[in-house]
Amino acid sequence: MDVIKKPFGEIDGEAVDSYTLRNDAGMEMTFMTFGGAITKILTPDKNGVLENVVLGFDTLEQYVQHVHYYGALIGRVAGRIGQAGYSSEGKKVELTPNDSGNHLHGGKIGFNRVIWAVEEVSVEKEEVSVRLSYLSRDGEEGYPGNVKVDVTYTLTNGNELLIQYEAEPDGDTPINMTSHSYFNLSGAYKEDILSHRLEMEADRILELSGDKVPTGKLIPTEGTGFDFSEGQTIGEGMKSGPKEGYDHAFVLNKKNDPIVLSHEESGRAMTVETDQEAVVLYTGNHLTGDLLTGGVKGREHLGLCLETQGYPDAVNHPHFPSVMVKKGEVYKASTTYSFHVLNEQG
Ligand code: G6D
Repeated sequence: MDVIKKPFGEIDGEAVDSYTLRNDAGMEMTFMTFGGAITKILTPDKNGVLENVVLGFDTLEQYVQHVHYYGALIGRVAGRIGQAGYSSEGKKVELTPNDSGNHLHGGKIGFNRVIWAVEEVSVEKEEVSVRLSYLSRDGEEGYPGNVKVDVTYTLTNGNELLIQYEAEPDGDTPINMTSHSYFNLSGAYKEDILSHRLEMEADRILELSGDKVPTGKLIPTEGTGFDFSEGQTIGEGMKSGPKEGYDHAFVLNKKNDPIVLSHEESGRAMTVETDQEAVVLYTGNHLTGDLLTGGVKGREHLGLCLETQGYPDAVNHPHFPSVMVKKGEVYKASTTYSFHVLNEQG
């Protein structure tokens, strides 16, 4: 078990570092302090071959230039907030419009575009962890109140990656964070994710307007291309579901129900468990040809995201579970990504 720190460049004179967490089985997770972004996850396939299973770049400059949110921490609020604003106690709060007049993923300089500080590195017998922090100031991207944010990445000897979020505002503000890795279990991006199989118990999705903002309506998934209850491949689902790919918030039937993504050819599987109400499945429908790690050109559907979170646009739909965090309250969220090989656990 160890944690290796390396310089990864600088932005406007401020150093950006990378940290690699490695367990005794050889699994590795690397993140950088710019956006707290996960840049690499090495996991074994059915033959024990360690390969990278997330989309990322080789250089900091590419991350600064291309905003696909590869591996980034997202906040204050993940997803879209319609019309870039909401009302709170009779007052209109205006946020930065950065997506067709709406507010997406925390705005122009969201948590994905700031440099996080590393507060603590811990190496134990069965796990290693790194705690990051960021102070989001009052008025940042239009959000009220100062918020001290902590995110802890933990890698265990059981090949589990835990992401724990904690945030404490000094004024009422919405907080709804996520992590935006694009997974591709084939390893080193050998193929796209259309043959990846997904199993997820989510009987409803949020209906979206034309610009992908939730309308407030929930739609049943049973028997549709959005029904992953029995497991289906992404490609199969797209045939009777969204032809261009998924970019939808699935409402989990139960928090912490396992969501299983698998790739038969490599034998890799990943189980996601979250204490959040929803998961946005985004299948990389707009990826462009940037050169990724290993010199592979990006392309649509080369990776998929499982962005665990509260309901998107909850600030504008009172019947959605609230994402407002009041002064003195503490926002907490936790998601575990467990990696294993299919014949071990099926
Ligand atoms: C697009 O609509 C999608 C988002 O869900 C995704 O997070 C982003 O691209 C990277 O805006």
